[in-house]
Amino acid sequence: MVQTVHVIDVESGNLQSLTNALHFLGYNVQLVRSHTELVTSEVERLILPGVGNYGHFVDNLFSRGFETPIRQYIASGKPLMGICVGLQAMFAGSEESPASSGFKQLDMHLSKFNDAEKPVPEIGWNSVFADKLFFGLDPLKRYYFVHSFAAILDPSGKQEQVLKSQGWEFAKAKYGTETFIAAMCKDNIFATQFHPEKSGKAGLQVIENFLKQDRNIPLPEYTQEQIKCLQNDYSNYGLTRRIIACLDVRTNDQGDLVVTKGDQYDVREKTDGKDVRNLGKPVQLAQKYYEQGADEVTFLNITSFRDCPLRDTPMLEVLRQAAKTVFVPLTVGGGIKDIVDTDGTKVPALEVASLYFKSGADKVSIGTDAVLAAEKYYAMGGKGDGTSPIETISKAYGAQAVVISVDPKRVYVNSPADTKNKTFQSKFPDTEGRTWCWNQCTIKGGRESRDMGVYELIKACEALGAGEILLNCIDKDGSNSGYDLELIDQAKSACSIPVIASSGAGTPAHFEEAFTKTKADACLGAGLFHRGDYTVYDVKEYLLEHGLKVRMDKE
Ligand code: 1PR
Repeated sequence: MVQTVHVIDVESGNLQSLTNALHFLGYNVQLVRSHTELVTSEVERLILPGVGNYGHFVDNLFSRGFETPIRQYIASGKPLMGICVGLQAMFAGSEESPASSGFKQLDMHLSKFNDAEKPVPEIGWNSVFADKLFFGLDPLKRYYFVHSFAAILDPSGKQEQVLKSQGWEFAKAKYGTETFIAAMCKDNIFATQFHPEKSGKAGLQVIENFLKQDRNIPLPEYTQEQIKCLQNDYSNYGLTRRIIACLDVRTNDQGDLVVTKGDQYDVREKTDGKDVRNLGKPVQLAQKYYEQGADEVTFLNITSFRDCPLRDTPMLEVLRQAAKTVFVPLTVGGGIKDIVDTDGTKVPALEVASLYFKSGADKVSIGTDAVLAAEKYYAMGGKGDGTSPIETISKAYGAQAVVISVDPKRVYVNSPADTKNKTFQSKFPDTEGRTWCWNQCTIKGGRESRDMGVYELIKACEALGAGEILLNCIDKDGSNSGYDLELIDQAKSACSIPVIASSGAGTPAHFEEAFTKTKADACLGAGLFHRGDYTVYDVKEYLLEHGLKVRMDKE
């Protein structure tokens, strides 16, 4: 029986999660960092994972001398699995990096999704389909995709026929109107565009089937009712409605790291002692929400401005522990910026982010520094200089790894001429009867307001390379009164990257409202889950009852 899995590590993305998934399944992991370590006779199962930029990945792989040993390994007939850009590397090339070439196992190029009809990157849970599926892929399960480029199949079907005649089998997925290769296999090669190590139980099952080489697994027997519930209706470009549980983390006055929750960002109790509200331990809560079916978990270090030696940052350990058992995407925010460590060493934001990625994070979220970067972007006439954390992290890890956390407050004005920022007319006038308003960005967790609107911030951050927006709202935070739908509309009108609605969820109906009345790509909740008012599963059941597709796995 195979006990050790070799994983190629060219420092691309979150290998920790894959390693954790393999450990969870009971395998040893041997990371292969140099081509000399890839000795075919000693390897039984090889995994080629990759995230980020296609050219960065394949060029790195080839310049490190991996091309020949990987080809030799493939020729040996032993099983190889590619993941995400690891799948893409099997193709001839990609529109993302026209000067770079892959392994050319398939004579086809990858191209970018059409962002005129849908948010790009595709971030979320999609389903796969084929006449005959392999390695236990299940058309009623959902898998986590995060990518802008894909092997998009031409609608005539000719290309697919040619590749099939060469022995390739495909599982396809549909994003918007575009159909692409979600997984493929031929002889000893198997590859997935989605991240099985981030796809909950369904994904772990696929990895296990590959490792055991269980290729032909019968599908579970579903009842008609289950089929109706679970099958993709493609009403949301093919993606389920994503529900994210958020943990605001800080040290309390007793020195314990706790999950807390504020009202309009004030996290202290209203009672005499004014202690920091303590709602539980971060790792345990993350695990609980994963088991309840959360599609992602976000950790925000809300006192990131405090000094602490970088390597001892408690959030690193939180991530390390959480990533061992939580197999959905993890985002971490707070303090992602160029820093001067307590010993005086300058540490660039890219290095700070790398530490988080190595600890198990899939995305980092940038708050304060995003506003400062956007200010610089406009000061330079609408361009970046390549040095902002958004640019450096996005270049190395891909746009999908960079989330912008926005902390806005609504400001009413007499007329649009009163501000340089984009205004809109609200249905809810202020106490003076004014309807014109804008959403003002703040930094340092709402402590300082800047002359920058949410619309302007998002436009600049998308141009600098951000892949997703986490849209908080200080006015609504902890209010349980529903999301600020007008804010979401304004944010969506500024960009084509996905927007996560946040702040104000108090009931499952608030999630439904955000999904049906705005184009929110995901909804995040905190207080309602921490207080135990509702579980993530409750929210999903409600959405399902109201005709919205969700991923229904309880882990
Ligand atoms: O500025 O890059 O160091 O990042 C700091 C991060 O910490 C930012 O993402 C910022 O949003 C966050 N943050 C700072 N102070 C607070 C605070 O609450 N005092 N939390 C804070 C932001 C908002 C959400 C909350 C939703 C949903 N909290 O995380 O979970 O509002 O709450 P609800 O569902 O209970 O209404 P940087």
